[in-house]
Amino acid sequence: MTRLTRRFQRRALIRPNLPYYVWRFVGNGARTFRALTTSASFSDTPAVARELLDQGIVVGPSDRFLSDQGRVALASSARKMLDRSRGEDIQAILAGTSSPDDRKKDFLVNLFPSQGGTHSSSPLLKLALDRKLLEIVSLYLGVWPCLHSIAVWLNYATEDPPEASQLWHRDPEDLKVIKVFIYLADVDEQHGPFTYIPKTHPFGAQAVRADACRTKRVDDARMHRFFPPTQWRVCTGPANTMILADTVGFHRGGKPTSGTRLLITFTYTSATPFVARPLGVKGHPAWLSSAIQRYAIAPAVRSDHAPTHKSSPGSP
Ligand SMILES: O=C(O)CCC(=O)C(=O)O
Repeated sequence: MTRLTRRFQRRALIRPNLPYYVWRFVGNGARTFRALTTSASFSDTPAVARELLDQGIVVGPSDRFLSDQGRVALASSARKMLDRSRGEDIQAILAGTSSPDDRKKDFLVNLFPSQGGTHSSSPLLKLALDRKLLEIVSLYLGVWPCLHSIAVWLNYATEDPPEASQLWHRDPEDLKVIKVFIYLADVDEQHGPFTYIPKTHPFGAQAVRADACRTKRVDDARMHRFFPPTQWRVCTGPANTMILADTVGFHRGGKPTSGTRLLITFTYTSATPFVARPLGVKGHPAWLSSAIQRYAIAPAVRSDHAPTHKSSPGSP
């Protein structure tokens, strides 16, 4: 299965083809069946999913995408992460007097590293498994999703030229991927907003044009030749702005020129991703109330608490 579909890694499918049908109906048959046979529980999720299918991205206040329980989990997660970002150890990293042990990128600190697993009572896990959010992701992917990773990034300004995810790229995790970003503080141009080229996602109206831009990482000068800046969606916004995007579409971000950017990010894939899933959950989340949540977490709940994979949500 993976051999058949892997050649489409970091490429947006232009139309449904054999590997797509194998991915959806063979590799993810039960999840596809569930998605096709379950009706939406929230009246506004189909409209959000339609926008996502058309544009590859939706942006708005977090209330639009979360249930009441999700909003509570976001408030609690935001409080914890804002406190964490003010801790002495983090401030020392920002001041350049210390560096984190697990740093994968020189322009951010992950305040929620995956090593050791995520505790089942974490409000971030509750937020990531919010039923309304999962419903939107499912309506977009066409399969009941797997939660692939959770991270919290504090991006800061550096003197270096754009590197890694600060350059235009497509994500490699799966044939279709949804990444969610929730800003925990206001993000203006100088804070390195997430930036996306609408319709370059799988089956998007610009997927053919975007396919010509084959390089893995693309700088702004080269991207101008394919898509001028008037077509870039620059996602500035106040705290609690939430972005859902298929990051197989072209995107970049996270390069503040001053100040910092603090956000929560989740990745959702099918159950047959190309990139091993970093998520592990310690203990059993007894609060799960629906089948879509159980599917999203299976089989990440582990009794030994040991992470089994080496990949990192901090390294798109
Ligand atoms: O930091 C950002 O705004 C972009 C992150 C990114 O490119 C990714 O998660 O793939």
